[in-house]
Amino acid sequence: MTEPTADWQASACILCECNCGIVVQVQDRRLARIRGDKQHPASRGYTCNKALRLDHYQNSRNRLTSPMRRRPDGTYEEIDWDTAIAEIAAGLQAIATTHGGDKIMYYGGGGQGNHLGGAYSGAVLKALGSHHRSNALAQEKTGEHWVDAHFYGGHTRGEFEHAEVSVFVGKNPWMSQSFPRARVVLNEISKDPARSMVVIDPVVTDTAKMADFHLRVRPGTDAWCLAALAGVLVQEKLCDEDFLAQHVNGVDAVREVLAEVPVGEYARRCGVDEDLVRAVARRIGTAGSVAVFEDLGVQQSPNSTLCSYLNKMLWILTGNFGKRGAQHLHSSFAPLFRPGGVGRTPVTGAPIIGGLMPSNVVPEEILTDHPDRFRALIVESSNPAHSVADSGAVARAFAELELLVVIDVAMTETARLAHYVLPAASQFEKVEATFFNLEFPHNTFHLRHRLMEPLPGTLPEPEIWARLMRALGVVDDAELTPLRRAAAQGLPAFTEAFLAAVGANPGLGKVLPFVLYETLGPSLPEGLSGAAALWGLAQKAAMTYPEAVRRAGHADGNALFEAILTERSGVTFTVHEYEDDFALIAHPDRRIALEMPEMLADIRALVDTPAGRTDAEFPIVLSAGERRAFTANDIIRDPSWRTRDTDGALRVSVEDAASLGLVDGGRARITTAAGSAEATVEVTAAMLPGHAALPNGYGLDFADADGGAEVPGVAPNALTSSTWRDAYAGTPWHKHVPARIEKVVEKAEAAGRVPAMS
Ligand SMILES: Nc1nc2c(c(=O)[nH]1)N[C@H]1C(S)=C(S)[C@@H](COP(=O)(O)OP(=O)(O)OC[C@H]3O[C@@H](n4cnc5c(=O)[nH]c(N)nc54)[C@H](O)[C@@H]3O)O[C@H]1N2
Ligand SMILES: Nc1nc2c(c(=O)[nH]1)N[C@H]1C(S)=C(S)[C@@H](COP(=O)(O)OP(=O)(O)OC[C@H]3O[C@@H](n4cnc5c(=O)[nH]c(N)nc54)[C@H](O)[C@@H]3O)O[C@H]1N2
Ligand code: SF4
Ligand SMILES: [Mo]
Repeated sequence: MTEPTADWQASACILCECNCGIVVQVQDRRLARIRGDKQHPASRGYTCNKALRLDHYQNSRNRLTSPMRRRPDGTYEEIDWDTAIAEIAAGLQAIATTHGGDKIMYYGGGGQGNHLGGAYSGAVLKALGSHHRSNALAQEKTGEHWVDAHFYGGHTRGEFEHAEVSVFVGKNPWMSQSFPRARVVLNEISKDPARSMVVIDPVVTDTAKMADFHLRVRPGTDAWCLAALAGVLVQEKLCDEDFLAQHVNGVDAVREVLAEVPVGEYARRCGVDEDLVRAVARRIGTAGSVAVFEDLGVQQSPNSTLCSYLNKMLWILTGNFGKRGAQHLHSSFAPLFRPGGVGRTPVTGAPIIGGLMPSNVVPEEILTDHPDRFRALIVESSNPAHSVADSGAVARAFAELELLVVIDVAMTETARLAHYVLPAASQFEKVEATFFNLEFPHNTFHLRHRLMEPLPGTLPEPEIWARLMRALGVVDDAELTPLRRAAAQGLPAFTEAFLAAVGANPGLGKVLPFVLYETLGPSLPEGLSGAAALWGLAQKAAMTYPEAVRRAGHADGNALFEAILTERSGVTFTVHEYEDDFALIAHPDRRIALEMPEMLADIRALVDTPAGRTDAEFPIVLSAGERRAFTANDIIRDPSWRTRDTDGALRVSVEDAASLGLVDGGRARITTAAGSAEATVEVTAAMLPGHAALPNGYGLDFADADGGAEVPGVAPNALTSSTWRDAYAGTPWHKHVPARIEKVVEKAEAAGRVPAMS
């Protein structure tokens, strides 16, 4: 092997929402060497173990290199781009004309590293009259978003770097990261005697091991634990009364309900010592600053929306907002949710929150003879046939679609159900970015330049969407000519021409990303045309947060856009002051609105709500989809990226292993109401009796040239059910699937022979 000679080029890791900055040496299209990028304003050189394995994504043998069309016998043939675009545009148009554009649904729009494609999809969907969509956020964050929308109309993040007390609820940041430099920050907290870490998790996770307080709740009982904690805050007078009087509405109604919480009884119901619950509440109630992170352990478990509501009491009642080390609203470069109230899906009437229908109802919205069922689906950068509950139901529903189009880099489980598959350039072969810009007081945005040309046969998504748009023929190209000319003269001229053009024809504003791609795109430096849509977002950021954008060193929207194009390691786009938190509250009175009658009724009802959901047939709670050292959703298909846990072990407690006759490294069959699978067993004291866990991201098939495929581990959604979901948000209970586990008797043992010991 020759030594890489290329320069270090800046990019980012695409395996989780942190998108840590990396620098890469490329050799023969390989990501030959990867390091953390010290220049990146958020990650500052940090990466976890996974970033070094990114070449397994870039150079997977399952990469697509040509548009594909399904033949009647289910096999695929390669077709050229012009044919694919023309046929897909005609197919979508036909469905829009016959049944209405709202029968076309869109799923996905970006994974952990790529949101530019999704930004361009909007123009095509609007042109077709399609507005229904869903994505993975509707499998986790919509319940929390509903509560957030009511409280303050925004999204909050904790400032763990400076928090005196950090609370992780159903969140294992040592493994799953999710905030900048997670392991560095966790180490700092655990070493500092003046700071505390609270972890609420049934499992002794790597994070729980570092915690000062581990509330080891029984799975699915967080609502009682959180109600008890909030109850203590009220009953022991640990609330920040000045803060509540000045900044919060609806406190009395909440206080009344929490005053009645039977703390001792709820502590028993969640399996945590009452003294420990009280000690944690006192630590939180007397701290100088508290930051909180709730994640899938509660968001994908029973009572998930109620847990989001209760969890936020911990920092709101104690006034941990608008100060260093506390919880913050933050600026956003492009919001992940749409504004507006809760809508309803056309077939099942499920809640549409933040513009997203629950992933779980997607099959039911297709597989029916209801006249308003979806007839076409476009999937971009997502693998719902593997990542959405009940993979069997998803596959049956997708088979009924008149048109399924998948845009992906690889031949996925979902692509194999599609009528057309469009091959995207990888995230290292095009300009890319994410809208996971969630920090305060310094918020960052990183435009990644491509490291190499697109793999022959592939196209970046902005170009795919532009071609579909041109084929639909909605925009008269003559209208774009003046804008193109102005763009060639520079951003000030373009800004002026743009305002004039949209003033004259507001219709152009509706298909804005396309207009920008077609007009500003060609004038941008080589390889950056896909960044054109960011011009509009930069203008919006500068208008929404004028002071904070100026403090970050950008005079106006054009200056911010120029900085985004130039800075290879990312830019800080807003710098806030702590008081700004209050201005970021969306309500006109800039106060937090704490009272939600449904949630208060649910807290009252906890007294009579059963906590257990297992039964004699399915006595064990399975957490289907735990984050581990070598999981990264469905992003890397090549199993050789993993250096350990290659089978994705089923983790079981010592007690369950003993009673079920399971041994470490042995095999077990796991059965749920939805399906059954076989896994390798890991016996561990980290699990509570009656609780087992399988990792996410396993059970992906990795095809070889002979048509065979390796499928390591268990696909978690072979075991989950569509109907197993939250009443308010429809989010799945992936972490709480009633299951039965049985020992798989090896052939040798069954035949009465004792396996040789080695
Ligand atoms: N390594 C790795 N990191 C990732 C990802 C990945 O695939 N791999 N994916 C990214 C994505 S998309 C996301 S959304 C995040 C998710 O990040 P996390 O939410 O941290 O990930 P999980 O491991 O799924 O679940 C968190 C914890 O919930 C606990 N849990 C299970 N049941 C319960 C319960 O009833 N109550 C409580 N309190 N806890 C419970 C589990 O023991 C686990 O420790 O991770 C991101 N980071
Ligand atoms: N049982 C269970 N199910 C779960 C979870 C769980 O914990 N348990 N977690 C849920 C959560 S939190 C999440 S976030 C979802 C994630 O599930 P998905 O929404 O399916 O997202 P990813 O796994 O990130 O899938 C990314 C897809 O994008 C493709 N891709 C990568 N780069 C590009 C690109 O540049 N362009 C295009 N067009 N495609 C690209 C990859 O090949 C892959 O097919 O899974 C959910 N499903
Ligand atoms: S997986 Fe997440 S935390 Fe790890 S390097 Fe990648 S972006 Fe950073
Ligand atoms: Mo996620």
